Amino acid sequence: MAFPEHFLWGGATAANQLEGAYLEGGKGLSIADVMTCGGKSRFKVDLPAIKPEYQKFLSKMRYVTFEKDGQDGACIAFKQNTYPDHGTPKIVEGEYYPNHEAIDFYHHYKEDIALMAEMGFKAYRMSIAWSRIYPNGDDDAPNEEGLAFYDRVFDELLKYGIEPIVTLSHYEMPLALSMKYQGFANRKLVDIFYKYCATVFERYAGKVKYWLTFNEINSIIHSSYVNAGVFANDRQLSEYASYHQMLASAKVCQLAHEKYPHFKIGCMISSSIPYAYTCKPEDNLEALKSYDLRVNYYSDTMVRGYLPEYKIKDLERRGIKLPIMEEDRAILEKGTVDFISISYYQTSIAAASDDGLKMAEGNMIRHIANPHLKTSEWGWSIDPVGLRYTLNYLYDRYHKPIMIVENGLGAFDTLNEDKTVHDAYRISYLQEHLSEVKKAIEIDGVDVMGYTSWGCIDLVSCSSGQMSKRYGFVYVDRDDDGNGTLARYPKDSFYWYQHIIETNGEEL
Ligand code: BGP
Repeated sequence: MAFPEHFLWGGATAANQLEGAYLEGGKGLSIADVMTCGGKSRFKVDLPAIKPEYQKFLSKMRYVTFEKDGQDGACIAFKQNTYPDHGTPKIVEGEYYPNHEAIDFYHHYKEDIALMAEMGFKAYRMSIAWSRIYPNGDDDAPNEEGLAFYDRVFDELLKYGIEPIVTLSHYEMPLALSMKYQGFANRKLVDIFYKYCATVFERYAGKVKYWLTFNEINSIIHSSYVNAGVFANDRQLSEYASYHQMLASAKVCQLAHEKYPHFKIGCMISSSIPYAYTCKPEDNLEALKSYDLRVNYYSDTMVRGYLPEYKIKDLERRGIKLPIMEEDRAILEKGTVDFISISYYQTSIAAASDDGLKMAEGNMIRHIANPHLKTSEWGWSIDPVGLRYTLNYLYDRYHKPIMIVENGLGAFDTLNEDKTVHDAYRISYLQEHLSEVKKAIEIDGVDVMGYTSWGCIDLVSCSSGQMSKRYGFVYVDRDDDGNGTLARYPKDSFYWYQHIIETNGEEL
């Protein structure tokens, strides 16, 4: 049998992309309520709900043009733009922002978890919205209503024997922390995050065993706001922020290991491995170096427990001195992770010079296009073999168990009149990727613990801010403008995945 007996089959989501209820249950505003990572995102915020100090802050944000129409109850809409290619940010008056209501998991969680159970999920990767627990981030006491919500969600999962895998910060943090401290650029955030984690660890110690600290921690290179609450476009502050995040992650790991020995803590890396564009030595060196700085720096630090030499040199060349304190070395050393988790959507290409090369779309960044690969409707390259390659690379480098916590196809789906969705394209995408996972386990001996397909139920896309980019096994009747009944309908892929789980991947 290729897949281990207790392989964690399941799906993955993030609070800000599916919960909705953005101002319910005592929740504070989070950075995800005012901005997503994509240049095409749209926002609507109800004026009465916005405190004056937030309004002032928002008007100062670097990539945002901000305007209100002065009417009570009207909406403020603005566009973010961190992509140099997309031109000047624009005000978009009165547009609907899907994240605020998303698919309303907050009120539909029982129905949604029942569908996951019907598919046979062994695990569900989800995130806690930090701003539900500490609405302003640095509040003295946690918000009981927020804590109670996740108690209900975990209880529901455990009722069906589904193991929760919880991301502590998935592209969000209380907005106030970004305003007050410039997010993780400030070392104070290490303790603030630690306190939040200590609260949820204690509360859910009997319910949750698997934790991930920061979603795609390496995405800070191109999205420091979404990833770490740093709104200035400043390389030095971003470097500080990721250093502080890794320190925070290490402190939290240490806490878990000392106080909750049954916990397993993982780092989470966006793993778009670069192939060299040609077999020229220069292109290969570029591939190696770019992977070091974009990805390995983060996993090396969190898995091995110290800052790698190539990064120290890179920072020296940039004239950046990290705010390292004496105790940090021991913190990093003691707080290494138990496993590695990755998102895998595509590979990339590295070349010593990209002059004249064709570019392709990607998640937040653009790449050199790979002429050997097909792309999705959203321009992302499709590379199942690259997943096997990535798993081998990571396992050779670290020899730690690996969990694939994101992989999937974002596509336009059609809901037929009889409420079916024939998503054969999604089935073949997943089938091809899972077959490569199987080979990595069976042929290469990689220790893969689990696979949670991204967006197992349709949710709001992170990069485009739209509902119409769908990943789910379950269709949710909601469009980009907020129309729809929110009814849930299993797609063809739902039954396919159910069978794969039932047979533990034997029939792939
Ligand atoms: C990852 C994020 C997810 C998710 C996914 C798909 O980078 O961790 O939150 O959204 O990408 O991206 P998108 O929604 O932009 O298609």
